[in-house]
Amino acid sequence: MLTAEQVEAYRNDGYLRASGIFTAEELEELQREMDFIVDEWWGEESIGWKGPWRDHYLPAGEQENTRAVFIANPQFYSAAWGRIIFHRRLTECVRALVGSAVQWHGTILHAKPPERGTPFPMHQDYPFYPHDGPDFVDCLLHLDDAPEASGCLQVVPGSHKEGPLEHVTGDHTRPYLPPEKYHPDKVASVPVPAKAGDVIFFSYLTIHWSDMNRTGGWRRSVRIGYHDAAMRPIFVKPTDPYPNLVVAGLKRRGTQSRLTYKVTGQGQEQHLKQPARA
Ligand SMILES: O=C(O)CCC(=O)C(=O)O
Repeated sequence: MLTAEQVEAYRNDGYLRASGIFTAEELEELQREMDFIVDEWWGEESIGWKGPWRDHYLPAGEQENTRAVFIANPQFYSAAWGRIIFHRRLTECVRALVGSAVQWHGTILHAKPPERGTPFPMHQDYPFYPHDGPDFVDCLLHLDDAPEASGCLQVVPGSHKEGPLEHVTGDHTRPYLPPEKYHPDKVASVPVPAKAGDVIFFSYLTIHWSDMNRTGGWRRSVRIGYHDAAMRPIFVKPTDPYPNLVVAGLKRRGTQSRLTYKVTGQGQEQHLKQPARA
C-alpha cells in the first residue's frame, strides 16, 4: 500500500498522510456506526484534556469553555470498529512502517464539536503509553474533512528523532510539553489537513498539537495505535495481562515463555512445567 518514498518520508519526518486505504463503503459504515456509538453510549461531553496548559493555548474567556467527545474502544460496541483493528490495508501500511509483526495497542475517538472543539497542547504520545522501543505508530483515521480551521493535526517534522522528552505530568493534567520551550509560538509546526477517510500515520515520539475547531462542523478522528510486536509496554510486567493482539505477521518468541500444555495419548491436555526463559 505505501510506496518506498512514503516510508522514507515517514522515517525522516515522523508522520505521513495517506489516502485510499478505505473504500467509500467502509468509510460510510465506520461513520454510521460511530454515530450510533456516540448517540447510544455517550451521554456527556467534557471540556477536553484538563491542565494548566490551557492558560497557554486559549484566551482567558475560553479556557474552560471548550468541548470534546472522547470514546475509547469503539470495538466494544460495533463489529465494524472491531474489524478495523485487523483491516488488511491499514495493517499492511503499519507493517511497512514499524516491522514485520505488528501488535494493536488501542483505539479512541477524539471528536471536536463545532465552534469550540477542544485544542490539544504540544506533546508526544509516548508518556501516555511508554513502550520499550521507538516503533510505535498512531494512525489518525479521519471521519470528517479536517481543514486547518477545524483544528487539524499539526506536527513538528523530524521531532521523533529526539526520543522521549520530559513532559509536565501529574494528577492535575494530561501530559504536555513545558510551554516555556515547546509551544506553537516557539517551535515551528506544520498543519496536516485531511479529507474524510485519510489516515495520518505519526510516531508516538513525534511532537504534535492541534488548535480549536472553529468551523460549524464536527472534526471527528479515531486514533488507532500499533507497534512492533517485539516491543512491550514499560509499566506492564511480562506476567500481567494486556491485549497482546497480533494483527499482522507472526510474533517471534523472544523472551516470552513457550505454551505449557500438550495433548497426551488419551487426548487429555496435560500442563507442563514452565520452561526457563530464553
Ligand atoms: O486529534 C487531534 O487533534 C490531536 C490528537 C492527539 O493529540 C493525540 O491523539 O495524541
